[in-house]
Amino acid sequence: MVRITLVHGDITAEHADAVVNAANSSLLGGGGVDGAIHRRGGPEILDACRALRASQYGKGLPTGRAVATTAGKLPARWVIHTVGPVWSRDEDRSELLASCYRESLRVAAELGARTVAFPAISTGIFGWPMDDGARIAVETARAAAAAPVEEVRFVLFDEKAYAVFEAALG
Ligand code: AR6
Repeated sequence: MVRITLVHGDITAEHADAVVNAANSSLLGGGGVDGAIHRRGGPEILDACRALRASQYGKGLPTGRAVATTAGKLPARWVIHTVGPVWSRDEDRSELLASCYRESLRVAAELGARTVAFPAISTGIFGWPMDDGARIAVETARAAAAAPVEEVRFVLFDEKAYAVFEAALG
C-alpha cells in the first residue's frame, strides 16, 4: 500500500529519496519551485540538466514527461524534473498534467525511490486552478504509485493549497 501524505512547507527542505521539480522544457531553470531547487541544490543540478539537453533532449523535455538528475546539495537523492502544461481555458490539458505525476512516479520507481515529494505541478506560474490540480494529483498518485515507492508526499507552499489537497484526499 502506498501512503499519500501532505506537508505544508518548502519542497527544497524535504528529506525524501526523490523530489519532483515543476520545470519547463528547457530544463535550464526558472522561477517558483524550479528556481528554489536550483538555488538550494547548487550548480550540480544545472550541470546535469545541461548534459541531458546535450545527450537526449536537444529540443527540450516534452510536456508531461519526466527525467531524473542528482539532487546536488538538497536533502534528497534525486531530483525528477517534469514539465507541466500551462493552464488553458479553451483546451483540456488534464491528461498532460496527470502524465507528469505518472511519469515522475515511473522514473522514481525505476530509480528505486521509496519516498517521493511532489509540489502542486502547474498551479503557480502555469496558472492551473488549485482545486482541479489537487484532484488530478491525488487521483493519479493513487492509481499510479507502485513498489518500491511507499510514500507520495505532496508539499504545499501555503495553507490554502494544503486545505485544498486535504479536501481532494477526502
Ligand atoms: N516549495 C513548494 N511549493 C512551492 C515552492 C516551494 N519552494 N515554490 C512555489 N511553490 P510553480 P508551475 C508552489 O510556479 O506552475 C518555473 O519558472 C506554488 O505556490 O513553481 O508548474 C518553471 O521553470 C504553486 O502552487 O510551477 C516553469 O517555467 C506550485 O508550487 C514554470 O515556473 C507550482 O508553482 C512552471 O510553473
